[in-house]
Amino acid sequence: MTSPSSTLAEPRHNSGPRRLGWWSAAMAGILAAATVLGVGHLVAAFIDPAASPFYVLGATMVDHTPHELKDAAIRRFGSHDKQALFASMSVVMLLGAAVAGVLERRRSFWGCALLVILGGVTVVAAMQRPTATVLFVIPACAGVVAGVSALRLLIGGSIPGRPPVQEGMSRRRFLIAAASVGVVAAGAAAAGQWVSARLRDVSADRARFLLPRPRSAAPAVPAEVQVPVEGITSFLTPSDRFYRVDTALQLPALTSDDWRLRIHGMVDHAVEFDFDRLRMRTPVERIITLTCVSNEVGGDLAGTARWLGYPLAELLAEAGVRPDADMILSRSIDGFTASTPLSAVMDGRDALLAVGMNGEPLPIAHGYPARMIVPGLYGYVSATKWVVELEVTRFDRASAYWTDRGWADRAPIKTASRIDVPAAFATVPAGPVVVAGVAWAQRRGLDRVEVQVDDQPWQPATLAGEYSTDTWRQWTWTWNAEPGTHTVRVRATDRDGRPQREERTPPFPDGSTGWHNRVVTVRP
Ligand SMILES: Nc1nc2c(c(=O)[nH]1)N[C@H]1C(S)=C(S)[C@@H](COP(=O)(O)O)O[C@H]1N2
Ligand SMILES: [Mo]
Repeated sequence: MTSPSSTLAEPRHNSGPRRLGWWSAAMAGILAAATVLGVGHLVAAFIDPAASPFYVLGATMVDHTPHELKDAAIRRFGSHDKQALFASMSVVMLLGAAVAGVLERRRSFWGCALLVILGGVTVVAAMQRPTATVLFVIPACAGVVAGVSALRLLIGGSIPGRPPVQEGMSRRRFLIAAASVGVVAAGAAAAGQWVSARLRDVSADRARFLLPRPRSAAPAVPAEVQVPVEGITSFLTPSDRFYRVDTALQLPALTSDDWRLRIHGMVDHAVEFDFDRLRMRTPVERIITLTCVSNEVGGDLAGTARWLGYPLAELLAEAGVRPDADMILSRSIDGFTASTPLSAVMDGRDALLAVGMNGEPLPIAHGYPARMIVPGLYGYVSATKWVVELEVTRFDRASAYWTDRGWADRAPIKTASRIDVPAAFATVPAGPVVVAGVAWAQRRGLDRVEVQVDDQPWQPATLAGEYSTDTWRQWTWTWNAEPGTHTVRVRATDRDGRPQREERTPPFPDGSTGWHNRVVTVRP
């Protein structure tokens, strides 16, 4: 009788049937997990891209990320926060998959059992997705069946359906099998992407989308709003440089033909708009500065664009809003929700169902084919992208995506100001130095912006022209800089007379506060 220890101690022949090494086992586990994901992705392409195990796991992680971590990710990676999340998720999955391979090598079926458990977790997560149907169980299940077969093949050397081969396979056969599994996994994932794109070609739909003409164009942008200072934030933000913040790991693929907006809840009669019905109305065009609550002091999660859209108040009027309602719960095709005070939509400000941005259909990442824009409110309580539903309700009856996670349910944009030039830690020659940036206090407007160098008295900055109280405003100040290292800080005061608070507080739960400053070295 051969004891396992003596078997291990004996040097093994390099070719011919042998037991798999640890590294090969780990690799087999990783390939099996890749098969789960790849095959699941392909099957999901025929059902709903949102049911892909990739997306399900990622989106579940995004939804359960504590806000401290989400803030940290946005602070560190800005609009790339999701790539960072994907990368960390991949590392965790690689480790789990490698463990499955090693387990399977130790004891047949243990690794498969781990794959089945992970697949089960994915199925449960899939069913929790806001847009899930029973069909959402299929991709992960199909993926697990394929993944288990791959693992059995690579580690047991067994062909699925036949009894496992005791001795495993030769190195050569293992490499061929591993390469084949890898090709199948990658091929399935790629085919899934291809099928998804074919079945729902949103880019082509967007390219065909005809922008309606506004009945009232945005007032022309006067030259005075833009000062000729290099490095200052331009008054209008080009769409491709506009910040992007959302929970979507995979952009929703919603064509204008498929899009509907259902208005229901506390209304006289529910109504549903499609683009044919929407196009019977004429939109307006407005320039509005959108701001994210996650913006840190001095941060760049704000942008100004020319939005083309239908006044929300008019669309709501068609449904007839009941007098005791006080909130609009807007819902995106991907399940994101925002709770907007009804008063903000009805008080005459330019609250829009936007379909155009900077003279083009909305970019897909910014909500194509339709999103909300409400001046004066942070995006998370107002700016739902890919919006498909407006539920008229009450704050004491309903809550939304971020408010469920502890963020404030009333979130007007706080007054903010930022130094754009000189750049951080810049070195400038002594003498007159232009200090410039932008400031905003949407709805209220700015009364003044002031600049302070070290402990010297605050000096009034010159404000560029005001386009409207719903947009940011540039400011400049000429500093007679003396050699040395100096701290330059800025603060704005809104027209209610409230200056920005000095105390720095983080974005959670209703927006950051604090003065922005820059350390500048002046050389003689
Ligand atoms: N569907 C959807 N809409 C959304 C979000 C989201 O996560 N999902 N994020 C909101 C937040 S927090 C902000 S700040 C704005 C950002 O809009 P932008 O990406 O076009 O700049 O979108 C809002 N609309
Ligand atoms: Mo945001």
